[in-house]
Amino acid sequence: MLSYLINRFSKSFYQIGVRVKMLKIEQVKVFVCNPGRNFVTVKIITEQGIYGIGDATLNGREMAVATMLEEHIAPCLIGRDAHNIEDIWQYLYKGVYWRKGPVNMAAIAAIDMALWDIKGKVANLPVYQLLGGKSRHAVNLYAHANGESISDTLDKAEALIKQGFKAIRLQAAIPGLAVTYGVLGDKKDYFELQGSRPLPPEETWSTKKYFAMVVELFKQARERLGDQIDFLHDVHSRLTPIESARLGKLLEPYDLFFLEDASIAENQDNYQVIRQHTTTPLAIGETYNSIWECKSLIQNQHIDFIRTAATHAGGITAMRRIADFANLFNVRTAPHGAPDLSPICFAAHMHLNISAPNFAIQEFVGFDNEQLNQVFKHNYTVESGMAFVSDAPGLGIDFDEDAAKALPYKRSYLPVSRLEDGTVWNW
Ligand code: CS2
Ligand code: MG
Repeated sequence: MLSYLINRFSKSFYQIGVRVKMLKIEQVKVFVCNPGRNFVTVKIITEQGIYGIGDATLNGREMAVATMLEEHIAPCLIGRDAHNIEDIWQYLYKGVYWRKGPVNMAAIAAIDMALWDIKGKVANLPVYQLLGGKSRHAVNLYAHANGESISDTLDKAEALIKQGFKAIRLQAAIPGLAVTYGVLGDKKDYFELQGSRPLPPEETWSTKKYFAMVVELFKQARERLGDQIDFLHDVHSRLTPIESARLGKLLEPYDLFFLEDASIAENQDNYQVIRQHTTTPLAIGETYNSIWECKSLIQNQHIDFIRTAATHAGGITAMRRIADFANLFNVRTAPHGAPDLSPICFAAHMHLNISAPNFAIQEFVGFDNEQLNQVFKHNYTVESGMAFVSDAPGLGIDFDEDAAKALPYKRSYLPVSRLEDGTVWNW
């Protein structure tokens, strides 16, 4: 008798309790547009008309992700409850046999960002409030100074310091090489540089010529700009582990904030070699698609900063797991923020960055491209080298479908790198 009453009471209690109304996914739309360069954007629309947006841009492979979304993922989402972010993430990640990979995870990432956007809108809260609120008042940024020479690079760095930036990535052209990663050449900005390359341009790399320039770059940077600015540098995976170790040692007198992608990311053991030789802080992660690729580097403390991007590592849900795991091992987050990550990814990072206890710094290339801002409507502000997260419900960014449709996809590739003898190398 007693158990019957308990059972009856608990059932009725549940029925009296407040139940969150299902938010049925009605439509998943995918857009590939080219406001200066290609972006892949997802829009999830619920039965109630509430929608969310996500970034699925994979530089040079945009149509692969768009097909993954339209052909393989979208049909499985129709009719599901948009509130169930975690279950949808697990369904899309664990529920398929072929896990991980850049195409798969960019698609999952965009769905995830859009669902967090929806949840914020329904709760009438900015996403960071759903992640635990603010751990800081603003987000530290680092800007890019790229120059045709060392002095040109330092001129650009000086201009950024005048704008209030306190952390600057320095990349300078390498004498003797026609093109250098990160240096604009005759292009006005990254968008023009990356916007339409109908076939992969080929670039030549020389480690010897690079070493002849890079240490001098930071020596002159410290002499000219002093010791209060954080300098960063992206090796872009071009050195062997022992070359990276040598570079890290040579740069120690110049106290870098971090040396990024010192060696290729596939072999995490490379960083054990580098770590043994240098105290220059190491950062990696922009090409990683899941926590599994970050795991050994973090738990062995072979790196100091993890640079995964929400768009490449599986979205907000994945990024907060990586941040929490990294926090156990004194590794801080420094999310990737290249021009091929859309303002939606940047908005997602802003919510993660303002709330993660071990956030360190956000890469910022600026989005002062008019076409881009016609398509992606954001309202975050940047002041004295720091960004201020939007308090609008959701991610705080919108997407103009008509503006996007007026700027159609144009096939474009990342470059291919070769050594001077023609050997294919890491770009
Ligand atoms: C670079 C990127 O910003 C960075 O750290 O590594 O610009 C990278 O070259 C692009 O994201 C490749 O698409
Ligand atoms: Mg990089």
